[in-house]
Amino acid sequence: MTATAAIDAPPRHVLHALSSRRTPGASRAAGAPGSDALLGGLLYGSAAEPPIAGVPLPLLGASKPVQDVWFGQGAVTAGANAQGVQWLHDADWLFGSVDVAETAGLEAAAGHAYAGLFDALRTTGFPHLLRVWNYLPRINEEGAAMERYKRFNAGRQQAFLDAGEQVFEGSPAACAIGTASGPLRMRFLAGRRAVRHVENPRQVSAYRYPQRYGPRAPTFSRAALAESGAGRLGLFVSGTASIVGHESVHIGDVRAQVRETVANLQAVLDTARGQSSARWSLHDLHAVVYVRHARDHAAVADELARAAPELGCDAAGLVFLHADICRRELDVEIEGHAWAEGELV
Ligand code: 3EB
Repeated sequence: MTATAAIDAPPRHVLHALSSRRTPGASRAAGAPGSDALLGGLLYGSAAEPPIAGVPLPLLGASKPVQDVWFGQGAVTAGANAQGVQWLHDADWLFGSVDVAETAGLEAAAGHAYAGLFDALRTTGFPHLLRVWNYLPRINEEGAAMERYKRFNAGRQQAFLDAGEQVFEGSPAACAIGTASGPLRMRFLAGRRAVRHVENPRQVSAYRYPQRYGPRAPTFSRAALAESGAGRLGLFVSGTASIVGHESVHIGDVRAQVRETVANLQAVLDTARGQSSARWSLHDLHAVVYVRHARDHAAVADELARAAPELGCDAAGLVFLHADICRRELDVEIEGHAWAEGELV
């Protein structure tokens, strides 16, 4: 790893999996406290070097490059399989990535990528998939007889079934974000400990969406909670948008979509409160905001500052990215993760 991808020393709680959001560029002093083992991460707005993965989306406005980095503890083992999946793991957590070129369509690429992912989890012994970041080229374009996102959902759900995985309750937290071009890119975090899945009472579970959203439902939960070790919990909130029940609401009104999205984030955090002793709040969330139209950035930022001023209070702040999201009529989506002292209940 080079200095470009290196980061400041993380906070001094030594955890099995520690998220640290940092502005990239600062090198990490050798021997500094925080020689925790780097497992991987996502870098927004700048080129990255493995094991940090660059997210190929432009920053909006004055957003600065930011990275979310995952640390383990102790010895780290690197691995790769024949399906092109690469990973690093410590004793408890695995961060992996796989890029698949679309030679036989997006459905097949999704099937291949997820089959490889589950093969990696089986051979390494990390059975619990916590969070998947899915980056799909041209997500809203029409593909073979249906939108490409729907094709992706078909390939994803079938791969879960083929691997004997749950496709309803028990699905990982996730996002599915559109990129301009390139392969299907997936990044994922898995653990040895059981994961607690969180739903949103304001929304139909995505894995129960009716058929009009595609022949196979998306395979994700609204959030996932896991014990990270040392009495701490991690909460991963999936991509969250202006959906109530299963319907997109406030079509054409990006400010109202921001307010509805914040209400959904709050509902997910409230639900997670009922499943753990931690008092999750928007303040804790390291968030990423995806905006479909660059011209909406200022309105989204302004509306978020009103509706959720406590979001993005950490040093590195919020990151706004220009991206397509999975329903054409939706203009904004927000996701994030948080850490807190506590335990599952
Ligand atoms: C939604 O709620 C918005 O297909 O993995 C959000 C998070 C969305 C994850 C996925 C899709 C996904 O349906 C879209």
